[in-house]
Amino acid sequence: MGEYDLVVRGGTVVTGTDTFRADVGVRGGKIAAVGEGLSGTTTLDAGGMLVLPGGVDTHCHIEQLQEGGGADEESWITGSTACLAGGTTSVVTFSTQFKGQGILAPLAEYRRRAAHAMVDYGFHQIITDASDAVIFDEIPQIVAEGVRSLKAFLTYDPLHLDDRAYLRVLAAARRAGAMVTVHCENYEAINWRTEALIASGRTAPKYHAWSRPKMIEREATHCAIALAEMVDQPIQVCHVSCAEVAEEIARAQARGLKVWGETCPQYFVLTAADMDRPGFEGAKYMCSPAPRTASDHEPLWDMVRRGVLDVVSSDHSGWSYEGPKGKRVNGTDAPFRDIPNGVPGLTARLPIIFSEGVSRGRIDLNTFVRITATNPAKLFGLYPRKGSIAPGFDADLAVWDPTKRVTLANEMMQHVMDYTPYEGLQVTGWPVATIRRGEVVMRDGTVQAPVGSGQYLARDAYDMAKPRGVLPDGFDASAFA
Ligand code: DUC
Ligand code: ZN
Ligand code: ZN
Repeated sequence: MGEYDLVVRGGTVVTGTDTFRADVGVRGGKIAAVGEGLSGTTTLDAGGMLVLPGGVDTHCHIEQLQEGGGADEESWITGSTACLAGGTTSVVTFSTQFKGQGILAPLAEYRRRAAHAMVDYGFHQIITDASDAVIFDEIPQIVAEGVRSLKAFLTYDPLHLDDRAYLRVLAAARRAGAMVTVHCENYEAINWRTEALIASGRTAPKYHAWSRPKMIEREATHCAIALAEMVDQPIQVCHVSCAEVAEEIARAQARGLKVWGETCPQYFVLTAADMDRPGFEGAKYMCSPAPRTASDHEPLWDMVRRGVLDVVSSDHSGWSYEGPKGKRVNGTDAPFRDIPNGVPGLTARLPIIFSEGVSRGRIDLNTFVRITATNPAKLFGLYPRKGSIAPGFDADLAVWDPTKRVTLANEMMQHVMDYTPYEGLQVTGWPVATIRRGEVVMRDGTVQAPVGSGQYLARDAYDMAKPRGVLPDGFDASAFA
């Protein structure tokens, strides 16, 4: 018998700030020691490997309910498998409200479904209908249940909120002590341009990008920030596609506002030209905001290096190419506006960001850990349980081979989808083992975790979600409306 249940031996431990040789000792699912010469009942040899905190993906859509009934294709079982295959051990996914309905019943249904999870999980609550009942009665209840973040969509039917409804969500979050994450694209501008594109016969997948150019994302980001400043509510701008949008966030940060920015792997490796592939193939690359051009990739990395964008999530979204829930559901001549949006990325997130970021010398190891684990855990109230390697943290680890070269293929993704937009992409750096709360749940691509072994992550009040206490004219309208 060793002193610890498990010792991960001889690796290079990487946190958001430090890189050093050490063993990691695990007891009772927690990290109990980080040091030299630890002895365990079991040992995992990490010689030559990096030992990273398990990935924390705070933007992914798993088993999301669909309005007509049923759910997205990606179940908790397949979604968890994909996460663990890629070194991710915690997610914050979404509970959706449908217009005219409340949020308590859907959240209960999401929690029932998530009982199958093998990763640890929490929820952001999407608010699509800012009724009095939801704003004043139900949001405080779900926050008490540990759902400490709300999601607002400034575009997308039927999720879209107008400015008044968005303000009500911000105010409700402020009262309840919750973070707000916002999808920023201008609704009216997209609809106007979409109608014109379709009227002119421009219906193919590539026109998805034409329907939502950069400035409509930038405009909505500016608007989202200005209204959040007025309410004095911290927000995250999610899935920022390009530096011009990040500039809006940088300006807000420079003024001391509590505004953070997220981006996703697709904005570093896909381009709008991918949506112009032959036939209907372009639909595989369609997500919102749209991927931009190759010349947008380096400026986006700059924004990561500057810390303006401090979280990289997958925005994994569960649509296959074929099948009744796939991209082709409305036919291969469907106009772009009728093609489901989103790309899968639960497994590919860490390898792509490691490879494009660390292996290509754009960011250092510690920045990689910060943007994929530490910062998302902090921003959404999971820290100091998740997101780092130190005594007291959950023993969530990704043992990482920094030199392994892999050509991405859909079978490796282990998600339910029949494709990956990253097919054929070469990466350097790959997870060889994943440990979740001290259990080795993935080894050399084989995921073994009991169904239902994931834990719900109730999130308590935390500082990043607190307002600054700076209000125009000193008047707190959120106390009254
Ligand atoms: N964009 C989102 O905001 N969510 C899911 C899919 C997508 O493309
Ligand atoms: Zn979004
Ligand atoms: Zn999303």
